[in-house]
Formats: sequence, structure tokens, C-alpha cells
Amino acid sequence: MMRSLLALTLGLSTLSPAMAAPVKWDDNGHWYEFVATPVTWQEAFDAANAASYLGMQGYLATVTSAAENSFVSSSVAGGSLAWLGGSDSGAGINEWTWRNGPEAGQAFTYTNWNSIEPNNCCGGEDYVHTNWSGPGLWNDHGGPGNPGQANGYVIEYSMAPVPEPQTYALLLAGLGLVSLATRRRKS
Ligand SMILES: [Ca+2]
Ligand SMILES: [Ca+2]
Repeated sequence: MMRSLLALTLGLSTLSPAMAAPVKWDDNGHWYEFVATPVTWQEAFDAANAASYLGMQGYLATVTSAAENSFVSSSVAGGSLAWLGGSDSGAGINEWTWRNGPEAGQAFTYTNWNSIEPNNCCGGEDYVHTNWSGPGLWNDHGGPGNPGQANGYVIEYSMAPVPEPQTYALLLAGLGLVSLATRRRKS
């Protein structure tokens, strides 16, 4: 019994390397998870978008306020370097946008760059990570100058965006037809 429990525990830890349990942020009801395994931004992006938790879609964290930055950088990542879901790849230098999640395609409205960042150093840096030489400080890092640069990342989980009002109208119209049909069948 003990041995099979141990095997199960080992098996589970092999399946999810270096993953802390997701934690909820009460301010927005989203959940966040730090993955310590060092990977490139693109690998982190793909893994985060393939993840789900309690029926919520995962994405590389989108940080849109000082409070969220503090929670993500300190409480979740514990001060370790962590990719966030923003990039200026394929756009003008320092035309930063969030690349996934509810804010996909939106320009940064909040930033916390370290004093000399973003500097597009070393042949070009296109991805943002936090905790660069100070708690919660951002830096542009990774490709194309250094495509192999790797560190941990934070996955954010939230429910799918609320449907547009138009979709609601269609949904309600559909429900109306269903109840009409049901009533007809009864009579
Ligand atoms: Ca967010
Ligand atoms: Ca930089």
C-alpha cells in the first residue's frame, strides 16, 4: 500500500515538474501558477495556452496593474525570473502588446520596466519577463538576439470572456424557440 502510494506520488511529480499549485487572487478571481522549469518565451507561451485549471483556460500571465504585478511577481513567482504574456515581436520596437488571454492584441496600459529597460539589447529582445534585478521589475529579454534565453513563467487562469450582447440575444432567441417548440409538443 505504502509502496503504491509512493509510486503514485512519484508518477504525479514526474507529470508536472516544478509546478506549484495555482493560487487565487481575490481581486479578480483569476488563478495563477508559477512554473519554475526554465524554457524560452515561446515554449512558455505554448505550454500556458495548452493548460487549464478547474475548467478555466490558461495563458501566459497578462499584468495590467501594480497590484497584479506585485501578486504575480512576489506572491506567485516568489521573486524568480518569470515570463509574462507580452511581446513586441513582429511589431515596431517597444510597441508592446499582450499576446494571449482576455487582453490579447491590446497595448500595455501598465508597465513596470527596470530603469534602463526595455533596451532591445544584444541583437534584439522581444519578450517581457519580471523580477529582473529587483522585485516586480520588467525587462525585455529573449529572441531574436538570444533566442535560447530561458527562465520560469506564470500561467494565469480565468473563465472565457463573457459573450458579446449580440451572442446573448441569439442565445435567448434560441431558448425562446426551444420553449415554443416544447409548448407546441405538449399541446
Ligand atoms: Ca491578468
Ligand atoms: Ca533588456
